[in-house]
Amino acid sequence: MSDAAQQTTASGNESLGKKPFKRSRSHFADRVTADGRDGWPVEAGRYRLVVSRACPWASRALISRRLLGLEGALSLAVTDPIQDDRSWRFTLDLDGRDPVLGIRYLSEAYDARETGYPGGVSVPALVDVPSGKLVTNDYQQLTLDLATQWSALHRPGAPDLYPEPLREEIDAVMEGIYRDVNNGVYRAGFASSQGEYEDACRDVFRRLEETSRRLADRRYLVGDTITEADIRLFTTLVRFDAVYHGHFKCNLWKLTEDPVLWAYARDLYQTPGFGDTVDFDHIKRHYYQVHTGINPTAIVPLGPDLAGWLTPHHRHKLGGSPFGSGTAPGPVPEREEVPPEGRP
Ligand SMILES: N[C@@H](CCC(=O)N[C@@H](CS)C(=O)NCC(=O)O)C(=O)O
Repeated sequence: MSDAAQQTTASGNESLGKKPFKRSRSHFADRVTADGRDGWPVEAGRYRLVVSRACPWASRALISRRLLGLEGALSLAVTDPIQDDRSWRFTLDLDGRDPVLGIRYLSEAYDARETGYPGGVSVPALVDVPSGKLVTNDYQQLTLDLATQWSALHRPGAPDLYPEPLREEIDAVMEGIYRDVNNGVYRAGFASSQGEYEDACRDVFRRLEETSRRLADRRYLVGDTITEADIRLFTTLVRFDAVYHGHFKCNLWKLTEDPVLWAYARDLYQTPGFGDTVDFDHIKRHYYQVHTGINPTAIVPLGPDLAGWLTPHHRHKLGGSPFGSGTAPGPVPEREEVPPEGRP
């Protein structure tokens, strides 16, 4: 089992091991591309995206799929936020089975790809529907491919989330945010020594402070429109006060205490395609109940109050426009709506 898997498995108790937290590379890194170079051509209806709405890495793909209007071409399976000892499962579906893949556990798609696969079973996962085989669990590449390789299936008016002229800057911004923020909160949360925790926690807040300065006079991280970089920052910010502040001890301050980042996060939350994918109930139950290594009672806190997510953000005045010359995505398909208990 990979280090990353060990840190995030059902019990979470492995996180108390002596080794520092280290996220491993995704094991299945095939790509679904326009030219099908890995044997997986982009094709409407062929693949199924398996996510947990609790997971920040999977949530990137959920948001990209909505912004790009891929809901009709790439179907969605949502797992129970609580893994059991066989990992992610489809207990939210009738008879506990994914209706399209016909499986009870995501591990069955991993096994179909590689018999006796010994590694961690992680989301997001892209599964080939006809064969039932896992294609990729490489969350870093997945959203870049949805943005650049799936263009033939994008909705009219879809934004360019990874514009060619800005890629260098987007990559540089994302690299720092990944290391110190997206993964930094995990390094803090699963630290096994005081020093390791303090270093990680300081990295988180140092980078957040720098990012806050960057966003003080610009609406989005790079350029004048939403890009992949905003998606990746958002998925950590939206979880910050609900789980990272308490459960992962990233508590030098709360998101709601930084006026710039809080307004930026609310702006994105209120943009179609972002907030409508977020299920705070799944997020809180997953983190607090699954990682019993760091929360042995598995008690889920009542707070924080989520009402603030819907308050005005006043970021329009900074200029920029979320979709550039494109348009906002349409409404969430009915069967994909986040239930009321997951919303502010
Ligand atoms: N493939 C990514 C995993 C993305 C990830 O960590 N997903 C988590 C949920 S947030 C997961 O599925 N963990 C279960 C596991 O790795 O066993 C990696 O190898 O780091």
